[in-house]
Amino acid sequence: MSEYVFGNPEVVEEEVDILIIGGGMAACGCAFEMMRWKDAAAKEGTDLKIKLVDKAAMDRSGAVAQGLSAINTYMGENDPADYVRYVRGDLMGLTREDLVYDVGRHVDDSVHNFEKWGLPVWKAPGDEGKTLPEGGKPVRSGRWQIMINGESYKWIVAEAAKKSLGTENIQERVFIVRLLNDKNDPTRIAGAAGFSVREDKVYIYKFKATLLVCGGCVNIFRPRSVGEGTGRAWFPVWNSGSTYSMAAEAGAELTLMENRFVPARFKDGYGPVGAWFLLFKAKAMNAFGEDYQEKNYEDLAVYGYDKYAEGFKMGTCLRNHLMMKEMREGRGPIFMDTPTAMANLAKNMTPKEIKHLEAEAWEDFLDMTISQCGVWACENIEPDKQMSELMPTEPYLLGSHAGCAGLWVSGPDDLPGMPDHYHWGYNRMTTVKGLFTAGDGAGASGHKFSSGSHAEGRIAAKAMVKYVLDNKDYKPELDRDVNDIVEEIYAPVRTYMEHKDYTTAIDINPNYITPKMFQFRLQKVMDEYVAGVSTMYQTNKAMLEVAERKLEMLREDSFKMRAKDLHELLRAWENYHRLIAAFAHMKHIQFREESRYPGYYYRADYLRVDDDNWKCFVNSTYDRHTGEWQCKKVQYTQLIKPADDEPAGISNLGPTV
Ligand code: SFD
Ligand code: AMP
Repeated sequence: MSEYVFGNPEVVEEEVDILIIGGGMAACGCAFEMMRWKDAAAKEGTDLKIKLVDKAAMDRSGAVAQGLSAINTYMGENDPADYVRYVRGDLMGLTREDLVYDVGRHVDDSVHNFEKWGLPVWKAPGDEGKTLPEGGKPVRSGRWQIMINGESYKWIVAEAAKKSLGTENIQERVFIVRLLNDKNDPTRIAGAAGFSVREDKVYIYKFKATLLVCGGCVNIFRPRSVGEGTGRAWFPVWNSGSTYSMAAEAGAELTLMENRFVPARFKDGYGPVGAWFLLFKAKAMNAFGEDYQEKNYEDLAVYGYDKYAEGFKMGTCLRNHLMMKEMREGRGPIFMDTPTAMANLAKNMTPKEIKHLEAEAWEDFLDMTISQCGVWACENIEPDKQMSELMPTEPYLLGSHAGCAGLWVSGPDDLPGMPDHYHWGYNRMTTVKGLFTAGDGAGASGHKFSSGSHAEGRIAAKAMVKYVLDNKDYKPELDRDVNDIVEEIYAPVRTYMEHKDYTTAIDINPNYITPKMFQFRLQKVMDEYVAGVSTMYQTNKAMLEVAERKLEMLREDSFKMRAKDLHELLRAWENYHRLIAAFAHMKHIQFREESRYPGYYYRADYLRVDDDNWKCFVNSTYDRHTGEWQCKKVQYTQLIKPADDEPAGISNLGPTV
């Protein structure tokens, strides 16, 4: 048996035209769509080489790994302009309406494909067996959401992507550590570097364009589940902020990084609430059985939050806000009244239908959050007899669910009224030439969800091919020496090898910090000073100053992380990415002197929603050589008028892809 030697990586260098970084929903959409445009380019005489690289295995990578029980963005009979109004309202009035509209007008085609590839979509009674394009009526849980049997959702979507791209063009289990700028033009991207999480290998890619779609960021805040529950979080623990950090380090502008997502979830198992609220019509209540939404509604006016909650129509953060008020003031726990909801639904049902309803209640969790079934089973909770606790989770950074952190991207070129700062080139390209993003990566445009992220990956695919064809003669040259990059990636290994014999316990050593300890430190700082759960999501100027000092020290120590094996090397770089994403989050919260997203976080020193001064985006750039962040205000432009005074206009534009 040959001895496995770790620490002398083989260096694999490859040049392609387009590199897709990530294998999630947006990446799969891009891979699927790309081949159409690649074929078109081939007919014109250009043979494009395209590659996809994922840190994990595409069949189960990313946020959809466990499956999902709903597709949360499906237009159907709805007008995409109404979808924009919904997203704008949910995200407290601030959204890139061009990007949202663009997703809205294309998303259904992705959903139709999912169904064609084998994803079972629930149909209304009488329409079973009819596909969506054939007029089959989906079971809608809400206006925008449709129910699916989605345990194998990611398998199905990944299979189509793999088939389209060809498995020989897919490299799984390679973690990309950093993007590399062009030697002659620092505002252009030319390559990416990473390492295999299974073999002693470093990969260096050169390309003309890349789609950076590594999802959002989890585990920068101390999670509610610690000790024996460590590792359980709502967001997939393997999405570690790579999109935001790598783009920032390459010079791309970030937007709305102050935004975060705090989902209200079934406690401890993190089970989703959407189906319960929308499909089963369940109500949540405080410990005294009061409907806290109704009870606290008037309170929204105190700091001007009511403007975004007219007629009880309020966004996700405001629903959280009303719940948090109860918890802060000692009227928790919060309960989801599952027994009443099920009894109401069962009123006109046969015993067989009631059994089916019970099965659906369990399947909602089994399809995407199996651990919640674990909680119900372990705690002897029968949902038709006993209520379940709800809890706001620790914060996550993302751009495709009910949040909008991400990169500032150029929008489509065919919408009326677009200001110049919304469109400067290719659709979904960041402020760095050749660097594109989608899904959780594209900021200021939440509520895409799984289907919209897939559609956005497709939109980016088309634009990237155009970019590459327009830059046919460009020859990528890296701004750094390959050996230097390899040494940087393996630095945690070298640190370990150099110092490991200094002490008798490998985890205790003054010369290095383990990735795990590093993560605990990051989480403690973020939790205690940057509006984590321990302060009930509150922070202020002074707390943020302390956070900044501590994060700066942590940045110094990030260069002393150790890796005793490949697994730790992965953990080390994931945590480095987390640190940069966390820094961006903190800096943006520091800059925005208002509480735009109550229920997600509070600036206790500026509790108002201050539309006069802050109805604008906050964008930032990062200088990785100095560690300096620059934040600025960027104008918000309303493209879609409120429903009452909307004439024809933008909503009459049809799909163009
Ligand atoms: O219940 C690297 N989402 C839901 N969407 C729906 O439509 N319906 C639902 O039911 C949904 N619900 C839900 C959802 C998300 C989560 C976490 C849960 C429940 C528990 C949202 C969607 O899942 C989400 O919008 C999309 O998946 C976003 O797509 P994308 O492509 O932006 O991210 P991804 O799918 O997570 O993929 C990320 C990929 O990047 C890889 N990766 N690869 C190389 N190098 C690195 N450094 C990398 N870092 C990461 C990952 O492996 C992955 O392939 S519910 O809440 O409403
Ligand atoms: P969730 O299960 O919380 O991720 O929600 C799934 C979908 O339902 C998302 O589109 C949410 O915005 C939406 N949703 C969840 N709860 C509610 C609610 N109480 N009212 C309106 N929409 C909701």
